[in-house]
Amino acid sequence: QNQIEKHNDSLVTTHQRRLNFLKEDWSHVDLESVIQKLVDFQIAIPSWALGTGGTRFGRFAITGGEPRTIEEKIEDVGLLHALNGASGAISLHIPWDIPQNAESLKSLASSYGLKFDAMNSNTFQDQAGAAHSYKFGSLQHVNKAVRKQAVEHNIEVIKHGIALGSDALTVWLADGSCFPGQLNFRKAFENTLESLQEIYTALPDNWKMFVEYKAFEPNFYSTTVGDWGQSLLYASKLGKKAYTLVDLGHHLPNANIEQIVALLLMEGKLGGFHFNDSKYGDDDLTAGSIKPYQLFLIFNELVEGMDAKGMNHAKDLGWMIDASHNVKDPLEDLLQSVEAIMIAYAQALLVDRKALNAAQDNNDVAKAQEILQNTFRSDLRALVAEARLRAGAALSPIGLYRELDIRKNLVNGRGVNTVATGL
Ligand code: PSV
Ligand code: MN
Ligand code: MN
Repeated sequence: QNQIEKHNDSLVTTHQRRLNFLKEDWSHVDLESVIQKLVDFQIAIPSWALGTGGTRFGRFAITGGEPRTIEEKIEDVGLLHALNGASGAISLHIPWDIPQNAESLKSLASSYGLKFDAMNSNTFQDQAGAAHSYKFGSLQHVNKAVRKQAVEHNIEVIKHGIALGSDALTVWLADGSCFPGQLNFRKAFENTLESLQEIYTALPDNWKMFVEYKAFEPNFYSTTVGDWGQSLLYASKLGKKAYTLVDLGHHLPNANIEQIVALLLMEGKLGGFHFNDSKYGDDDLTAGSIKPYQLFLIFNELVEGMDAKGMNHAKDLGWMIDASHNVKDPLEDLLQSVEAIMIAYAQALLVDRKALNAAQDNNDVAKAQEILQNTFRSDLRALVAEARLRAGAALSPIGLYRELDIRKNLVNGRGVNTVATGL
């Protein structure tokens, strides 16, 4: 905390100048309420993004000091949260993470101000000692015994989550097929639905189930939860605790994700997000690094739709990052993702809704574009920084991370040849 204060003291004069400029520029708007919304907004960090990522071609552990245990993963997220005040939750992936002692993990997490976000199951990899292989799918499998094994795994993940105080299960399936004729689509869907129903039955009343879709990979001909239509079908048939989860990287190129988001929200079936960015496929790049305008347009629909339904921005949807890196320090990468998400959210909060509605009603296309791009092209970084300052975090999270040489300290403490479990 001392180091954060010292760091902030050195930057506060410049920060105040930028903030005052914004206050003058946006004097017609209640900026205080915007800043408060930014303070309240928290984005969960996935446990598997804390180590250096890789591709199927290789993994280059450039950094070292990677977290070797769940405890160290919680410490890393605690560090991010101390720096940016906006990463107050961790999302675990079972069995990459195996929570041994839930009570001690809970108290460690809460000592850093962290909660346990959605739990993730894994039926896309075979586990040592498992009776059945997922080579030909898990919840969709033609063999009931394989489906049963996958259902039981998901139920175990729910149990871990209950012990940790989580309240959501994210199910992402690699199920699908690689060649035409391999799969009976209808039977694959029905098997998957039946399996999901069995998992759904084990879900506590206050829990949500997020059904994540993905267009392709690792299967390259069909995916059994391949798009938002299929996910919505499952979620609708399952019941009111089931929702669609949108991972930004899981669409076919050029998909209009903001429109998908608007309609899912309208139907009350949008559960949450996995934020990342991509140019080609499920690239898992830093949020906002390739298509910041798309990120803003998504938040624009979210703010509009959530306000229309009287939803709480911070609480009513699941906000999570799902990115992982081969060439960057993963902690710096996560700080950049959170920053990009906060900026997009701030921009969306400042869109002049009344003027936009009027432009839409008048078919004033040019005006509508001017309104959106006016906030998108405004530099709102000082607002996000002010939210951090008020949360007791650092004015420049990455700046402080580098000033304190945190990675070097982690390497000193944990060693160079550390490998975090995950992808
Ligand atoms: C799959 O591509 C995915 O995005 C799912 O969210 C998984 O849970 C995550 O990656 C990690 O495998
Ligand atoms: Mn994902
Ligand atoms: Mn993915």
